[in-house]
Amino acid sequence: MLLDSNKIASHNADLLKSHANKLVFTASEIGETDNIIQKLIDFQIAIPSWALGTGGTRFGRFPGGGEPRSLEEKIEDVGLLHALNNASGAISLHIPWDIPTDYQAIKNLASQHGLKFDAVNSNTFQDQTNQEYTYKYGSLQNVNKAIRKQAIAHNIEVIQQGIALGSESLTVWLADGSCFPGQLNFRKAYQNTLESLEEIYAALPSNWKLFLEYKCAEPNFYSTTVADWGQSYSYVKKLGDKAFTLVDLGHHLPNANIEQIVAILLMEGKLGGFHFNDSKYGDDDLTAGALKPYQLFLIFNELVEGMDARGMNHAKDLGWMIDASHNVKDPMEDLLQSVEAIMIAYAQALLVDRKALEIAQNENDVVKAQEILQNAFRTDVRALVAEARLRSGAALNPVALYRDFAVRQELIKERGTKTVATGL
Ligand code: RM4
Ligand code: MN
Ligand code: MN
Repeated sequence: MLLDSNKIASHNADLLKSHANKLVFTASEIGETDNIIQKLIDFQIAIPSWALGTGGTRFGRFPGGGEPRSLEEKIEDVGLLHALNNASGAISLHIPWDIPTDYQAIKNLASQHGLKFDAVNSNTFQDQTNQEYTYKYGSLQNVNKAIRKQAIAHNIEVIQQGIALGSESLTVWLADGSCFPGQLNFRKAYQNTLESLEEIYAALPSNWKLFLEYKCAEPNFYSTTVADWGQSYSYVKKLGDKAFTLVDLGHHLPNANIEQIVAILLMEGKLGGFHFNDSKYGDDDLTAGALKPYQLFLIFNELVEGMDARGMNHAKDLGWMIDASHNVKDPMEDLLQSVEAIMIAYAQALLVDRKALEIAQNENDVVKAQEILQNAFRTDVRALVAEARLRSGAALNPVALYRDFAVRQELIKERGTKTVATGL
């Protein structure tokens, strides 16, 4: 489904007066705004192909209808999100869920929607029907060399798929680990994983990056072979300059200080990118910013400070991706909310008075330091984020427009009520 630009224009015309008032007020509070608005226009967050359908839980799945039935329809849905917010200009594919039949046609379709291909994801956490060996006891770590070889070959195939689409990075997330003490020799599992990753790394084109995601638990509940940022760092450091750690916000033990992890990885030049989501208990994959917006802001505060210190381009030098899944919301509305929350956190981080913060830190003025951060966090920047959309031809209020034009109902008419997106 295509969203006609007249619809966006008329939606914006209705909201323009109230938006302009808010923007004037915001500008009066923070002073210079154009620089921030331009950074927001440039900032794009990739949508995961697997989040466009209902995710469900292991207990049930309650699809809402109109879900994309093919890769083409997934791209159309991300195109729709991008038309609404001009901030979702990329899609991250999962192989084998999203293998194209005609690469050129898929590339053309994506570029018609203004979309790029962000990292391609391999999948050795499920067995595929035509696969020779099972990953029940792990993939890259497996004690059986033939199984490791199969998993390596799959990752190399994913790189080839990515090359054909114009992607420039591979994300490896391993479900490998063990469920019971004694099941695994940790050192051998590490060594096998490292050797397997080395083979995959050797197949990367020179302009590519490899992102190694970590996760503290699930589906293995005693040990995970890439369990935390330190373990991921240890692998990517050995692999080489094209290997980086990927931080998925839901993959930490409770109360982990994610902003500190981010700051250190960035300082070491080993932060590759993000999977944004939010959680209360585990890898809940809830809407970014739904539970802990202050944490999201603190992460962006470190990102802006650390990227500026290294002279990095905020929009291009890290991989910005969402990894979410949901049972009760319309997936598209959920993704719009996530992107909005990420933009808000980024805008607030851009507001932090860096010089004043540095002085407060040097003077051990703890109270002042907190005031500076919370002052930025408590500034209502929604008008800036909306203005960035307005200037780039997107909607002032994407969720409202999505509802006003009954997008989901249209998709149900087009695709039916009982559609299932490939994925989890
Ligand atoms: C994992 C991890 C990966 C994602 C899969 C579907 O928990 O977050 O990034 O690809 O889920
Ligand atoms: Mn993830
Ligand atoms: Mn996850």
